[in-house]
Amino acid sequence: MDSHIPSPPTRRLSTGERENAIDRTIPLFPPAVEIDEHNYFDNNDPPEYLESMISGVQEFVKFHINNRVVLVTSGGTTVPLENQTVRFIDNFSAGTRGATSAEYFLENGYAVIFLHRQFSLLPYSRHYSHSTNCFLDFMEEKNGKVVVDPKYQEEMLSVLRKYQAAKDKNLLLLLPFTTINQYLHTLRALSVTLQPLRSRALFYLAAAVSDFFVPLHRIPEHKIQSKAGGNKLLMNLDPVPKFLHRLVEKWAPGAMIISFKLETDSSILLSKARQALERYSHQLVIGNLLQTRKTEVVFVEPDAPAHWIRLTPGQEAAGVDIESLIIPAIVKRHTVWIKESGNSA
Ligand code: 9Z3
Repeated sequence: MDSHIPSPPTRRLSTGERENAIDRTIPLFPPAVEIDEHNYFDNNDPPEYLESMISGVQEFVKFHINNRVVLVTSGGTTVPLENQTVRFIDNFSAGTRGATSAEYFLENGYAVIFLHRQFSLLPYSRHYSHSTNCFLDFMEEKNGKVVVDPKYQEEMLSVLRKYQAAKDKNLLLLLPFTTINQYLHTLRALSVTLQPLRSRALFYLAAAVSDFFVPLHRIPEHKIQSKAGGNKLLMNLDPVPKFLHRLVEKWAPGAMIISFKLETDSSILLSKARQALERYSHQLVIGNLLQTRKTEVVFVEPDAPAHWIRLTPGQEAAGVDIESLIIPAIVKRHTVWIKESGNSA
């Protein structure tokens, strides 16, 4: 045999059928009950900053005790693979839905607690941030000074005024998270802190929350080495407990609760949204598809047929935000909720 002919490389990649990648026959993971809550929160430590964050929230709630307050969650949670984290699992969400919705809630007279993935889009600054709206593209140099390009003046002034009004009136509280664990601890502590608002509290859960995570006791301290897994790195993830039912029943009784359901397959969107509503017994599920989430959503609520909200082609061309239609529809429902609960505001 010619010694110059290299031997075939060792095969390192698996092959297989894509259709078999996910087993859709596996039954649903049941909603979390009390013991699951203890298990999770006793074994996954709270973030160090939580106490001081919550005391800020208590102040905010005191200030707005007679107002409507919405908790908007926004952006994706991460799943760290190492304690000193180099690598983590993430998802696509940039926080557009959450940041845009927060602006329309403010316009509708709500105080907003914005629980968001750190560095994702924020209300108002979203118009001038990240790579698609880089703030430098709105500036020019004039006589050695930086000024806003005249063609953006009017729009920027309007955004700036709204932003400053929200700040001056203490209407917007920004709270960041990064990991799924930080998100869950913060969500629970926040929910309890909002209880004095009773039905005036509204939960608008738009964050894209991880379905699987690595529990604290299985996270290695240091960076996983490339040789660690031999030919493969196998990850062992636990399902994230489904806490929505706990939130509805125990953490925030009396509040109106809205969750989002995201799918990519249009044929299952409605049934999955309805299933979520029945499993968690809350007031509204907003279904959306990854591909069309900016132009259509569907409201699924108890005792009512599914209700689609869609931008017309004209609205789409004019750049209308679908949230400008979603939020007033929610405000109407929240008004009824408050009335039926016997509270005011
Ligand atoms: C949503 O469905 C949001 O509308 C989006 C917004 C994440 C699609 P963008 O940030 O996207 O504007 O680009 N959020 C909820 C997603 C989610 O994880 N829902 C869970 C599920 O579908 C229930 S909590 O099972």
